[in-house]
Amino acid sequence: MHHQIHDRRGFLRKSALATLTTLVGSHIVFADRIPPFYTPLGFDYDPLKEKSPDMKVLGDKPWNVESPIHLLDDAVTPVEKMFIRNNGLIPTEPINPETWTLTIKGESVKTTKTYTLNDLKKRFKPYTYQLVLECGGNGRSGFEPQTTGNPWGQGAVSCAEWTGVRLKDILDDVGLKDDAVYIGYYGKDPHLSQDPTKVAISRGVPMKKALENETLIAWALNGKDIPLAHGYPLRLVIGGWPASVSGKWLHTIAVRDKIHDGAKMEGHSYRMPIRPVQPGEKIPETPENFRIIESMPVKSLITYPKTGAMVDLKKPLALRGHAWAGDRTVSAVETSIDYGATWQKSKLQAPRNRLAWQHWSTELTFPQPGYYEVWVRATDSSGVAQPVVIPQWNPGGYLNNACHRIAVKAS
Ligand SMILES: Nc1nc2c(c(=O)[nH]1)N[C@H]1C(S)=C(S)[C@@H](COP(=O)(O)O)O[C@H]1N2
Ligand SMILES: [Mo]
Repeated sequence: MHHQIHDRRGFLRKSALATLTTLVGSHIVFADRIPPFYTPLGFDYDPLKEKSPDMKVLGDKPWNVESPIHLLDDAVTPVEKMFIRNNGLIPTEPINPETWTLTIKGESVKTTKTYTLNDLKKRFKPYTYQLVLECGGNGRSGFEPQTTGNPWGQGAVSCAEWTGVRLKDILDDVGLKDDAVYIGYYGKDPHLSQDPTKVAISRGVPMKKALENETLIAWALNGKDIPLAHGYPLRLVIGGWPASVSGKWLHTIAVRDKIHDGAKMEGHSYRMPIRPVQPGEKIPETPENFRIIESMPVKSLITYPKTGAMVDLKKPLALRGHAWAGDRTVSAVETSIDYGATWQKSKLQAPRNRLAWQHWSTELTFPQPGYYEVWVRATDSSGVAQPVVIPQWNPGGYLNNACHRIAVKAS
């Protein structure tokens, strides 16, 4: 990969040098002595530099970083509190937004078209949406027996503000054939093995989801360039579905005449068994036994106070958080202080836009001094509520939407 930034004699090309200089933050004095295929140390990217010190690091190869729930208290998640999930390596090749392109290709486009980032900004109308991105495996650590995959607690979720153009406007410009059924994305992140013939992840969604107003090709996150860890300089953003469909470092979208067959679309990846299985049961990983996860289930969090809070019995305790329900909206949020025996209705706001999370708040009084647990439970617009216990076990450890709970001591 690095050969692209050197000419045949091994000298850094001028454009590559300019990018490196920007990234390193100062003039690289002996630039002409940098050996070919050598990445300057100053370019080593540490995604934790733009994260809160309280973030929980699950691993750095690949980078997987989770948000403790109390850090998710903001209405719109700031970058420093956003979880990171990578399947491969964060690109190390200098990224030049001036030359970055998006290619739309595949069996079901009339012609292959390539746009520069500047074309996208100039030729299409920009939109900004708050979108919930939740890892399909969020909550995985709750399953017994444990499954393979990152043992996420409940903090692999964010709702940030994304700006970009609608994928449907681009696809309109390209022209689709009648047989288009699915899209698949391709990003620039190297496979963990660094084998250039292997793809870390390449997932997608059916056309109906791809053509929704809120499906964006985004270049900005919370009003600024997308940070490298979250997909700089261009990303597909699809709210409400497993965040694995929101491809980072996006350079190509294929419009397919069949279900996209990229990396992490196969086996039990981001799929649920079509019939309930016994916890730990091994079932053949054939397409007949599994369905691809689409809209995420209803969920809610108590983001304030932090679990372990000491509260004053004489004053009502103000609590708040967020709730979301994939493609649906949340119609009610309730809390319980008696292990689910009784529930009290919370105040619930409408989402800022479709596929954004909704804020809830309530006040609780505790009858006597002592230890309590506060549980929160959301119900979606179809009347489906969160389970209070861990839901159906599955081989990939997906979709654990059991109620979030915090411990409180009243005195
Ligand atoms: N190119 C690329 N896109 C990707 C991934 C990846 O590894 N590579 N991970 C996906 C998964 S599984 C999740 S949960 C989200 C995480 O997005 P975030 O790191 O910005 O929070 O990105 C998705 N998009
Ligand atoms: Mo994910």
